[in-house]
Amino acid sequence: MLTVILALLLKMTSITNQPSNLEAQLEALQQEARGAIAAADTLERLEELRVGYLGKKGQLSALLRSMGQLSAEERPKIGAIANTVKEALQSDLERQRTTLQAAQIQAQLEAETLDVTMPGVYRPLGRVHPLNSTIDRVLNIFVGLGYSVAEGPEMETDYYNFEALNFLPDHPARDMQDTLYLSDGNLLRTHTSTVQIRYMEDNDPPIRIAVPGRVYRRDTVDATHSAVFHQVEILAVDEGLTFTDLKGTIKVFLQEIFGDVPIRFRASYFPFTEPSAEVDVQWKGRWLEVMGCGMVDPNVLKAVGYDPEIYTGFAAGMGVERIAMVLHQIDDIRRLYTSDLRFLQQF
Ligand code: 2U9
Repeated sequence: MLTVILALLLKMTSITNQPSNLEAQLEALQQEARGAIAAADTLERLEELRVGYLGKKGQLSALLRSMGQLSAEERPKIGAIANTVKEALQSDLERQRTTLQAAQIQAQLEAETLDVTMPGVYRPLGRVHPLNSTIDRVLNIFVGLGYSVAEGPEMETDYYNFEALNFLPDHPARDMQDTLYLSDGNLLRTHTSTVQIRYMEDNDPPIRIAVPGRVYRRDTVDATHSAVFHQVEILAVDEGLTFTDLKGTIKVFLQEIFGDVPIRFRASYFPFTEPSAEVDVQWKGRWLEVMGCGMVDPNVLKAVGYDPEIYTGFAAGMGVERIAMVLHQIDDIRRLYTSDLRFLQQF
C-alpha cells in the first residue's frame, strides 16, 4: 500500500516538474491574467491583479520557484517563456492603466462641466435703511463742518446719564424722562450726552464731536413714540463760543437737510444747557419741531474739569426717527422697525 502511495506521489511531482507541464501552466496563467486585466474596470482592481500575478508573492513567482527542479537544458527554455509571459502581462497592465486613467479624467471633466447658459441665482439687491441713511447724512454734514464722530456704551451709570449733566438728585428734570433701570443699579442711557461727558473727560478743549446712537426711554409705544430710538447730538467747546455760533451751525445744518426753509428758535429748558432752545422748521406749510440746543451749562463743564471761565460750549440734539419721518413723510414710527419690504423698498 505504502509503495503504491509513494509511487503515486513520485508520479505527481515528476508531472509538475515536467517542462511541458510548467509551460502549460505558464500558458494558462497568461490566458487567465490577460482576461482579468482586460476586464478590470478600476485602477484599484488593476493594481490588485498586478500584485496577484506579478508581485513577489504572486502566481508567476510561485511558478518560477518550481523551475529549480528542471534539468539544466530545460531551465533556459522555460525561463524564456516565463519572461515572455511576464512582459506580455506588464504591457497589458500598462495599456489597461492608460485606458482607465483616460476614462477617469474624462468622467471628472464631464462631472465638472460648467453650463454657462444656466440662469443665474437671483439675489435681491439690499439698500440702506432710512434710519441709517438719515444718520449718515447728518454725520456727513457735521464732519464737513470739522466735527469728529464719537460713540459710547448704551448701558450707563447714573453719574454719566444724570449727575454729570447737571441733573441734581431731586431735580424735576429727572422726572421728565422715564428711565429704564437695570437690577444692578446701572441704566440704559436716555440720551447720547453720556458720550460727550466721557469724551470731555479724556480730551482737552477745543473739541467738536457728533455722537450718534441708540437711546432708551420708558415710553408707551405709539405712532410717534418708541421705547428705543436714535439720536445724533453735537457738542463744541472752545474759547469764546457764543449762542451766535450755535445758531449759525444749526442754520447751516438744517439747510443742508431740509433745503432753504424758514427756521425759528424758541426758548426752552434742559438741565445741561443754559440758555436752551427748541428749533422748528417750516415744512410743507407747518412749523415742525426738529431739534433742541443750547449753551452748555457751566456746571457740566466743571464736572469734566474744564474751566467755565475760559471755555464755553454749545450743544444740540435731534431724534433721528423724527428727522427721517419729516423728510420722507412717514406717518408711523413703527414702520421704521418692522422690516416690511414693501415699506423699505421705497427708499
Ligand atoms: C453735553 C451737554 C449738552 C445736547 C442737547 C438737546 C438740546 C435736545 C432732544 C432732541 C429730541 C432729545 O431726541 S430728543 O428727544 N435733545 O433737545 N440735546 S441740547 O446737549 C448736551 C449734550 C452733551 C455734555
